[in-house]
Amino acid sequence: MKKPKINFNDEGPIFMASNRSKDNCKVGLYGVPYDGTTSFRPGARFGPDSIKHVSSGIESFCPQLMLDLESIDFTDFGNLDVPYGAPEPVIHKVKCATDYIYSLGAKPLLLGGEHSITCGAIEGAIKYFPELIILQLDAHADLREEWLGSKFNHACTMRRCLEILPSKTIYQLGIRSGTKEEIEEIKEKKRLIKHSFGNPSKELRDRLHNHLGKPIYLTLDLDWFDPSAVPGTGTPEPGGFFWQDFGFVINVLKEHNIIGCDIVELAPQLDPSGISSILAAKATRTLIMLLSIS
Ligand SMILES: [Mn+2]
Repeated sequence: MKKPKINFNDEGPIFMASNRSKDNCKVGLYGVPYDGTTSFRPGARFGPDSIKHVSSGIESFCPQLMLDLESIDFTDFGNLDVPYGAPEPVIHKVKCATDYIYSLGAKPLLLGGEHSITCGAIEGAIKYFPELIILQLDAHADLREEWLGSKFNHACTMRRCLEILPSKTIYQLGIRSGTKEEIEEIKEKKRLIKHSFGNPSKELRDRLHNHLGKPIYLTLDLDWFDPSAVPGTGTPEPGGFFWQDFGFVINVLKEHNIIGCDIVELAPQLDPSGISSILAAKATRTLIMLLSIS
């Protein structure tokens, strides 16, 4: 496929404390307002703008990491212009946009959008980091071969990532939903990392210890959180995690070399309280900081 024209639309809201200029950019934030393969409750295309809208309501300082966004050089590039239809051209644009961010010497943070966009980011990242490994926080395994007639449906995104990932190393934290085959596979291949609610991520710490210094890409599907914490998502799954659990994960990841992240599946209009967007904005703040220190 030939290289598409990458165009960021920066006329919408901006994430607090960020720049619009690419000069000195260490972390490059961009939205991918796409939800074309959503199979249950649509609306993730509104996720990036909602995160940016509510971001001014949270502090720029993070007590966990003792960092302030005001002292980090990061750029909000706006939203990637994407066609609303089949996922393949969108994923290809995401690959090229991610490649562009790395070419600036910065690390990408994508705001989805649905989960299908992740394999575009991975394709962009492995050109720079062939040893890349992936950590997935998600309720669902996302390992279907195809779903509803598409190999690039959001329910297939980790299968597509595995196919292109040279290291074939994906860790899937606290997955609690999938087909019998998916769950058997992630246990058998030792991809599933157990995480129990309210406890430090001991198994995550132990498993990632073997990969100290290796490039890690973090994909955060917001349905990893419990639906009571994040009701604004397309495929909610009871029995999930809370902010404190995310804090435990960050405590592990801050020792590692995190080279890119995404936050996907926020469908803000499904949560009239707006709390889902606020949690997503706080997660965005945390991941900007994580990318800036690692
Ligand atoms: Mn997912």
